[in-house]
Amino acid sequence: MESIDTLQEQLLARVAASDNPTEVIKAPELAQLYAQIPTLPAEERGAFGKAVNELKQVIAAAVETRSEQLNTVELAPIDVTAPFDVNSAAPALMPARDGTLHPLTQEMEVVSDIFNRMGFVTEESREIDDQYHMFESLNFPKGHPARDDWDTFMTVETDGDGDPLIAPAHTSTMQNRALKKYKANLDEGRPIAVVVPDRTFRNEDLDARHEHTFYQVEGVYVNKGVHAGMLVATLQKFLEEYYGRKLTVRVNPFYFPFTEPSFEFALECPFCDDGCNVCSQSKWIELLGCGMIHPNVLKAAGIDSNEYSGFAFGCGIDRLVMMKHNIEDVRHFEAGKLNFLRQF
Ligand code: FA5
Repeated sequence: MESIDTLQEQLLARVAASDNPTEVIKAPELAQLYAQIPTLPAEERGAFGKAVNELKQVIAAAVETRSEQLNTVELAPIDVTAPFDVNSAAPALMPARDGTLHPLTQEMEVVSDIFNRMGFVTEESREIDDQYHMFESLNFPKGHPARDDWDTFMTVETDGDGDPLIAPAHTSTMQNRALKKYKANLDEGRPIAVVVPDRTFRNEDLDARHEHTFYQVEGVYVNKGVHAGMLVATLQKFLEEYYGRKLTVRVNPFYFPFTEPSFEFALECPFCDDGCNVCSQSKWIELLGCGMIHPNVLKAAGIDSNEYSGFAFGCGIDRLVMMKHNIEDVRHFEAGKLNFLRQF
């Protein structure tokens, strides 16, 4: 019986130290005790068997207590609405050999750099905005039919006016903010010259040229005596710098409520001679919309349209990059395919 007491102590110590305490129940020492019972003289068997059973119950109870301890994790209360790094340490960055900047991020840096060298400053857009910046400030008053053309994603939540918030369908949502932020330049005799490369969202029918999530670079330039020739020259210069060669561009009249006159720039389709799926058989790929900033847009930012004029443009970065690298389908960018991404 003394050996049973000693074994009990040993097994209890093992249970207390184990991460998998149920293993201890299966200890060979216990099995050996059970095997010993039938070999004992009849008068000893009863007491010995009882002692072994009691040992097993004591160990089973200790195993249960230990298992409960292991399954109970003490957690401090957290704010579940906070960004993840408020509640836990930010995860370590991936080793550089496992990741690179996304091709669109790389190209946005190139685009921004070209415009910075041309005297534009870069600003960031946002991923949720209000109807004032998406429409009113851009000369689409409430009820304007052209509001429906923008295939916007809206939230269930509303802003202070009771209007749904919007995932920006174009970077033009930043025009009013850029004009207001840099208005003081005009008083100092300097132009407003801002670009905003960022993400945009549209509820589109998807195809080789149309994604629901894509990128644009917005540009606004305001000064005294700005005219459409300066707009065309700026864009032609930017595109030739970006592609590093002379280009054939097509400039067509177009309509945007926030520019007057408005134009659309297209580049010759690099994927075909006679029309293909990417250009919808047209041999041209529409790259950007632009025009002279409408007086009402200047007025909404507190700029006197009798004294100042300006141009604005919004260029699709995905399409810009597609034509640089001969990528035949815009949907590759957001598909997360490593085979595609590792080429950049
Ligand atoms: C606009 O978004 C206007 N805000 C552009 C503008 C800015 C005009 C300033 C005047 C003054 P548009 O809807 O045409 O215009 O889009 C501009 C460019 O974004 C297109 O030429 C195209 O290159 C790109 N684009 C538009 N929709 C998609 C899409 N679904 N997927 C990928 N690129 C797109």
